[in-house]
Amino acid sequence: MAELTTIGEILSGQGAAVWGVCPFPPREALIPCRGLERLPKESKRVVIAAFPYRTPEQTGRNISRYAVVPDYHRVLREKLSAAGEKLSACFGGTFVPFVDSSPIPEVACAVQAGLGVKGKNGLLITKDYGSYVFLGELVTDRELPCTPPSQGGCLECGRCLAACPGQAISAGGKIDEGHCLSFITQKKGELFPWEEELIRQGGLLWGCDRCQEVCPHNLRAGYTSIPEFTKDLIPRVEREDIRPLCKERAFGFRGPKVLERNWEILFGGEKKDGG
Ligand code: B12
Ligand code: SF4
Ligand code: SF4
Repeated sequence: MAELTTIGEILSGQGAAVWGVCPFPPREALIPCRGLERLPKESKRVVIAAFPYRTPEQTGRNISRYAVVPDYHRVLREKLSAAGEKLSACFGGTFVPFVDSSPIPEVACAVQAGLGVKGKNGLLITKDYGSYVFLGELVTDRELPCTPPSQGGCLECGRCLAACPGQAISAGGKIDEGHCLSFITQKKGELFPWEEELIRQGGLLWGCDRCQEVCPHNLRAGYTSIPEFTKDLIPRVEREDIRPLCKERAFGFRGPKVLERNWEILFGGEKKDGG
C-alpha cells in the first residue's frame, strides 16, 4: 500500500529499525498521564517505531545500558516531530509525537503493529536488535492502513524469571513494579533495607538490565547506528558528575538526590572504610 511505503521511508529516514501502524487502543487501555491532553481529538491510529540503542560493552559501567546514550526522550521526540511534519504534509491531519511518558501502552501497540513479540520480561523483542530498542509513536486522526500484528511470543526459556534479582516477573509475564530493581533505583526517599540490598546486588546507580542480558533473543542483537546514540556515551557516573548530568541525561528526571542516595548505598561504605 502506497501510504505504508511512504510511512516506512519517512521513519527509516529518522533511524527507526522497525515501524508499523495499529488502531488507536480502547480508552480503558490508555495509561493515565498528562499526555492524555495532547492526544488528537479524533485519534484513529498509532504509528509506532523502534529505535536501537545497544552500544559495544564499556568497562566500568555503573548505570544501565539505556542510560549510557544521550537522553532518548529528547532524541526520539526530535526525530518523531520531524517525521510527524512530513507525514502531515503527505496525508493531512495531525501527528502528535509521544515517547515513554505517553498514554499509549507502547509494548502492546508495538506487538499489535507487528514490530516484534512481547517477552516474558514484558519487553518488546525485535528480530534484529532484540529488546535493546526504545519505542516512540505518533498518534494521528488519519485513518491510515494498519500493519499486521506479530504472531507468537518469545522462546519462553524462563531465564529472565530466574535471573531477576527482585523476583518481579511472574510466570505469566506480568511485572510486579514494586519489586523491579529498575523501579527501586528511581524511587524517591528512604528505602527499605531489602531494597538497598537489591541495589547492592544489581551494582548499578540507575536501572537494571538483568532480564535482557540473559535473554537468548539478545545474544546477537545488533548495535545501534543512530548517530545520536553512537557519540557522547557516558557509561560511568562519578559522584561529582551526578548533579550536572541530571540536567541532561535520561536518569535525571527524578532529581539528583535519588542518584546520590544510590551512590551512598553502593559506594559510600567503600569511602568510609578507606578513611
Ligand atoms: C511504567 C514503566 C516502567 C515501570 C514498570 C514496568 C512494567 N512493565 O510494568 C518500571 C520503572 C519498572 C520500568 C522499568 C523498565 N523499563 Co519501562 N516503561 C514504563 C512505561 C512508561 C509504561 C509501562 C506500562 O505501565 N504499561 C501499561 C501496562 C499495564 O501495559 P500492558 O501490560 O501491555 O497492558 C496493556 C495492554 O494490554 C493494553 N491493551 C488492552 N487491550 C488492548 C487492545 C489494543 C488494540 C491495544 C493496542 C492495547 C490493548 O492495555 C493494557 C493497560 O494499558 C513504558 C512506556 C509506555 N508508555 O508504555 C516504559 C517502557 C516499557 N520501558 C522501557 C524500558 C527500556 C525499561 C527498562 C528496560 C529500563 C531499565 N534498563 O532499567 C526496565 C525493564 C523492566 C521490565 N522488565 O519491564 C521501554 C521498553 C522498550 C522495549 N524494548 O520494550 C518502554 C517501552 C519505554 C520506551 N519508550 O522505550 N518501566
Ligand atoms: S529490570 Fe531487573 S528487576 Fe526489573 S524485571 Fe528485569 S531483571 Fe527484574
Ligand atoms: S529470557 Fe527467555 S522467557 Fe525471558 S523474555 Fe527472553 S526468551 Fe522469553
